Parts: sequence; structure tokens; C-alpha cells
Amino acid sequence: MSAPKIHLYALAGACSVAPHILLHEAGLDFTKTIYKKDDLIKNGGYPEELKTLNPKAKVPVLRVDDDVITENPAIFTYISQQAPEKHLLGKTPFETVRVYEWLNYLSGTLHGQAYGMFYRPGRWVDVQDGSLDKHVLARAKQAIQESYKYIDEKLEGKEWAVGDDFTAVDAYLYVFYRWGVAPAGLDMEKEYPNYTRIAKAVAERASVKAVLKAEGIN
Ligand SMILES: N[C@@H](CCC(=O)N[C@@H](CS)C(=O)NCC(=O)O)C(=O)O
Repeated sequence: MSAPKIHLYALAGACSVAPHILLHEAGLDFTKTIYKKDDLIKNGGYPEELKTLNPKAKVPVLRVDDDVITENPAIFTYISQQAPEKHLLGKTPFETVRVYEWLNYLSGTLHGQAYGMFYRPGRWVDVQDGSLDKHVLARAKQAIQESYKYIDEKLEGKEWAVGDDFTAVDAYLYVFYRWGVAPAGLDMEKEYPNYTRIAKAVAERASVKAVLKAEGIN
């Protein structure tokens, strides 16, 4: 059987950084489309090609031959299944449970709720003139900080988020650490030392260096 044809649709610096890192970690052949924020603003959002593949109009999208996979935890699962020896979802069944516990929290609470309010305050209140945005943003900032505090406490004494090795959780945590620095503007190093230790270890990986270069970010 020939290897599946894999194509990643990503937005530079977005949550799609995580599956991009994991494709490298897994050593898979893939092609990619990397959108740039400025182009999306100019063109009124994602192009039709992306919206046809994913009617939710979000990245990441992973096309695998004729199948389309959306949602980070599902995409991480697919990538991990292609390279089981890399243990990207943990080394034991119980570590995999812990990985999913993290992924659900990061995807639902930190990304969906806290950063959802932060990036798109207008989606949270039915007042479209922007007059309430500052209130939503203030709550978003609190929610982001509460979440980072929880994450930092959970990472106390740990080299990696789950078990004794790098997993998909570390790649995902790295995305939100970068957002904490900018655009959230938090002093991540001072406030969250455990989280910083792990983000720095992730940043040292060849996979991450390749992704930053490919996406034109630093
Ligand atoms: N639950 C989705 C969230 C994906 C998501 O929100 N992606 C952002 C980029 S980080 C996006 O494309 N947002 C566009 C929008 O919300 O309009 C996942 O985990 O994959």
C-alpha cells in the first residue's frame, strides 16, 4: 500500500503550528498551505478552497488522500497513528488518557473559551457595535491568566507534560505559550516558570525550528 498523501492547511502562528510540528516529529511526508493573517484580512477571511474543505472555516485542516480531518485532537491522533513508535500520544494506555485530558482542556477551555473571547469578542455578545468588546476582552484576559496558572501548577517538577517524553500535549502547549507572550502580552517567564521550562524545551526541537522557518514566524 502506498503512503497516504497528506496536506496541511495552516495559518502562520495559529493553533495549526501544533499539527505542523507533529508532522515533522512523526517524520511524515506532507505538503502544506500556510495562510498569512494579512492576506486573510485583505481578502475577508479564508479562501473558498478552505471553506469547502472545512465549513467551520477554521484551520488546521488535514487532507489525507480524499479524507478531510479537522479539530486538533483528531488531527494529532491521526498523525500519531502514522508513527506509533514516536509515542506522540504517550507510551502507555494511561498516558494516552492523560494526553486526551490535556488536549480537551487546551482545546475547549483555553483555546475555545478564553482565546475565543480574546480574539473574537464580538462573537460573545449580541451587540455588534463593539461597545461591549472591552468587557469581553477584560474577562478573556482573566480567563487566560487563570488557565495559565492552572497549567503552570500542573507542570510543577515535570520535564514534559505527560510521562517522561515529548507528546502532542507539549506541541499544543507551545502554541498557547507563544500567544501568552504576544498578543496577550503577559510576562510568561516571570509568571509561569514551569510552563516556560517546557516551552523552551519544545522550542529547542528541530521540528519546531523547521516550522517557525516554514511559517515565517519567530
Ligand atoms: N476547535 C478547533 C479550533 C480551530 C480554530 O479556532 N482555529 C483558528 C486558528 S487558531 C481559526 O481558524 N479561526 C478562524 C475563526 O474562528 O474564524 C481545533 O481545535 O482545531
